[in-house]
Amino acid sequence: MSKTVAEQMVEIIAAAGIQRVYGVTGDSLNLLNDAIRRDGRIQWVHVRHEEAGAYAAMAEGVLGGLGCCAGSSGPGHVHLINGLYDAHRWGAPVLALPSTIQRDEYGMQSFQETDLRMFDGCSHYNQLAQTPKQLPRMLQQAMQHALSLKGVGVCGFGGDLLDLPVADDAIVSPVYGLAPLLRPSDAELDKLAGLLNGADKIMIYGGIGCIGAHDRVMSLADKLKAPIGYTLKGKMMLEHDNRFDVGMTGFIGGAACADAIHDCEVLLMLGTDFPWKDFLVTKAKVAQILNRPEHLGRRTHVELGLAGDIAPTLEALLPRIKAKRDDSYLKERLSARAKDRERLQGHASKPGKAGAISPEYLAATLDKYADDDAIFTSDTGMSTVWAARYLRATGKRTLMGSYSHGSMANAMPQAIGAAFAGDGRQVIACCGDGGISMLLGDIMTIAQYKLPVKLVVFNNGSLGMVEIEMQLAGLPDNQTDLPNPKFEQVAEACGIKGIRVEDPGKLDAAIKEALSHDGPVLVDVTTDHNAVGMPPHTTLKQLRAYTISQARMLLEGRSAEVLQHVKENIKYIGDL
Ligand SMILES: Cc1ncc(C[n+]2csc(CCOP(=O)(O)OP(=O)(O)O)c2C)c(N)n1
Repeated sequence: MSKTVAEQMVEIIAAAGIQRVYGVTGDSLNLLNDAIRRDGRIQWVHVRHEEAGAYAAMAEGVLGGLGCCAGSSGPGHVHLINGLYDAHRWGAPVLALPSTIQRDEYGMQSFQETDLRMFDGCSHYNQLAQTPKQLPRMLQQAMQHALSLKGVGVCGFGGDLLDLPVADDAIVSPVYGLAPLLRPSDAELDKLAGLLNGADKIMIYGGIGCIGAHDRVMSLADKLKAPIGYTLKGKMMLEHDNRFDVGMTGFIGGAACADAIHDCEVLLMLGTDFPWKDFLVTKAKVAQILNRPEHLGRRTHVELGLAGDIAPTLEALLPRIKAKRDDSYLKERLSARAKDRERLQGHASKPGKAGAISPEYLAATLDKYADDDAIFTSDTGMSTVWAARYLRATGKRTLMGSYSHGSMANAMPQAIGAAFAGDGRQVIACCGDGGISMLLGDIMTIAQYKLPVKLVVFNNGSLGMVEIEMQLAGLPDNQTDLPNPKFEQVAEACGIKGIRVEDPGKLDAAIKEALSHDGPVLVDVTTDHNAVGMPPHTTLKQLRAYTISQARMLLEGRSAEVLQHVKENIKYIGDL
C-alpha cells in the first residue's frame, strides 16, 4: 500500500529536524498524531491549551531550533494564535500546522469552519494545502520561510487529506534553512567609518542582532571609547564581560543608557529595532545596521542606514576605524552606570516584610543561585521588570519573554519548550500571579512529562503593572485584584513539589532548595504589592506630566517607602 499524506508529512518534518509537535489532538489532527506515533522519530507533546503549545514551540525556536505546534479544526488552531504572534515578532522559527474541516465543507459556515487568513498577521508564509500534490511543497516552503526569514511558517491542511495516498508526482525537496550573511558594501562602510572617526561622543546601542558578535562589539567600543547600551533582547548577548556597559534604557533601564542615547553625537544602533521610540529621541546623528533593511528608520530618524549582520559588518568595519584616545565621555557614562547599579542594589538588599517580600530581592536571589547557563523566562508584567534588572548575563544564559508582543502568560509555557529543547540546562520561569493563572492548566504538562522546570511565582495578589498604569493615568485602579489559590497547593495537587514563602528570612533557603530539587517545583512567593517599576505602556510625555504631588495623591494610603520609590522613578523620568 502506498504511503499516506500523513506519513509523508511526518517524514518531511522529521527530516527537517523537528523533534516535537506540541498540540492537542482531535478530529482533523488524529491521523497526523497516529502517523507520528507509528513513525517514532518525533514526540507528540500533549499540552492542555494550544497557546501553551505555540509558546513551547517558540522557546525551541529562540533556542536555535525549529519549533512546531499543531491545532485542530477551528478552535484548536484559533488557540494557537497568540503564541504564534509572539514567536513571529521575536523572530523565532516555528512551523504551525493548523488542520481544518473537510475541504468540500468550506464556504457553508460549517461546524468549526474558520478562515486561515487569521494567520496572515503572524507568519511569513501561510497557505492551505488542498491536494496531496500541493502539501509537500507547501510544507517545505513554510519551514524554509520560518528558518530563513526567522518567524512563523503556516501550512494548513484539510484533515481529510491525511489518509489519502501521496501524489507520486509531487515535488519533494529537503528543507534549506539558509539565512545568508549580509554585509554592507565597502563604500557604505567607508561612509560609516567617516562618521564615526569624525565624532567624539559615540554611543553604541545593541539589540538581539548582536548575537555572536560580542567580541567585535567590544573591540569597536574599545576603539571608539564608546559606552554600550542594549535592549532587553540584546542583554544576554552584550552585558557580560563588558567594560563599556551602561545598561538598558526605557522603563526597565536606567539613566546611564538613557542619557547617553540622548546626549551623544553619534548613536550607532547595532541589530536593534527597539520599538519604544520615545526613548530614542536624540539630537545625535543616528547610524543603524539591521539585517532587515526594510525596517531601517522606523523608530527614529536615521542618517545612515546599512543592511548587514552585525558580526561580519563589524569585522569589515573595524580596520577602517581609528582608535580614539579621549575616553572622558565613556568614563562619565560609566560613573552614571555605577550610580544606577547602586540604586538597583539598594532595592535588592532590602528583603521586605512578612507576606510582602521585595520582588527585587527575590529576583536578585534567583540570579545569585541560578546556574551560569540557566534559561530564564519572564512573564509580561512586573516579573519582566525584575528579570531585566536583576538577572545577569554570563555569556551562557538565555532570557526569553514576550518582549516584542507583550502578552501575559508566556513564561510557564515557554519554560516547557525550554525544558524539552534546552539540553538539560536549568530552566527557571519568573511568573506573575496573573500570568500563571491564565494558562494554569499547562502546569499539568510539566507534571505529565516530569520536566524539571522551576516555576517561581511573583505573587503580589494583583495585576500589578496595570494597577500602577491606571494610577499613573489618574484612574482609580479597578478590577486589578487577584484573589489567588495557594499556587503551591495547586502544584502539589498536580504532582509538582510546592513551596510557599511568606517570610523573607526563609527565601534564600527556599530558592536553594527549589533549584537543587531533582524535578519540577513551584515556589509561590508573596511579594510586595507596592513595589513600583514604571509601566511600559505609559509614554514619556504622559509621565512627564505627572508631578510628585499628583503621584502622592494617587498613591494615597501607601507606605512611605512606596512614595519614595515612585518619587525616585518619576524624578529619573523627569530628568531625561
Ligand atoms: C494576554 C494579555 N492580557 C492583558 C494584558 C495587559 N497586561 C499587561 S501586564 C498585566 C498584568 C500582569 O499581571 P501579573 O501577571 O500578576 O504580573 P504583575 O504585573 O502583577 O507582576 C496586564 C493585565 C496583556 N499584556 N496580555
